[in-house]
Amino acid sequence: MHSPRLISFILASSVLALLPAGALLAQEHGSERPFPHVSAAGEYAGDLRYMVDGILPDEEAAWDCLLNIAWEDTATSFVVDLGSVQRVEHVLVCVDNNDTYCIDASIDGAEFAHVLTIEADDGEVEFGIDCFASEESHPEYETAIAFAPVGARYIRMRAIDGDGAYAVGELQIQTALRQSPHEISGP
Ligand SMILES: [Ca+2]
Ligand SMILES: [Ca+2]
Repeated sequence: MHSPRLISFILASSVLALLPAGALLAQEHGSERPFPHVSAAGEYAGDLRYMVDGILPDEEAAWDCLLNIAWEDTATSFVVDLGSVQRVEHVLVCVDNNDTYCIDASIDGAEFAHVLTIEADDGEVEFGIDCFASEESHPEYETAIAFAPVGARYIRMRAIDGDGAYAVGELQIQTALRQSPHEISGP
């Protein structure tokens, strides 16, 4: 069953032309690496910029649809680098509905602390992509992922359990003005 994925990769490259200009800065300026910058450990399919391009996949979209990053191994993880330590107040994340995903935060990129877990039972979607927001006023608000603000530069996300078909289409991180770590406290 290689053909569908091959077609996905071909189409994915053409979709880049549809992305906002800002989403292509990483490609155009290379080493400047605009923030947020996404990196990955392990195998995956898709373009990492899809995670922070501001484009949400439709809910119930297939896990391996064009605007997602898809992977099959819980050893794979993704890290969003905010560029500096900031007060992370909320997240908006779109993932495949029937898996468990974990989001952790770090100041130094080495030591991560757990922030939230999205369980397979969370949300209202029964097939494909489900979006979750921690902010109460957001239409996709999900009580289960609410968390106290944390100081972090790096946000890591990974699947920790599920059916071996994992996906993320967006991981937006809402921050307050940057602060030094000692200034950051709880809610
Ligand atoms: Ca996206
Ligand atoms: Ca899945």
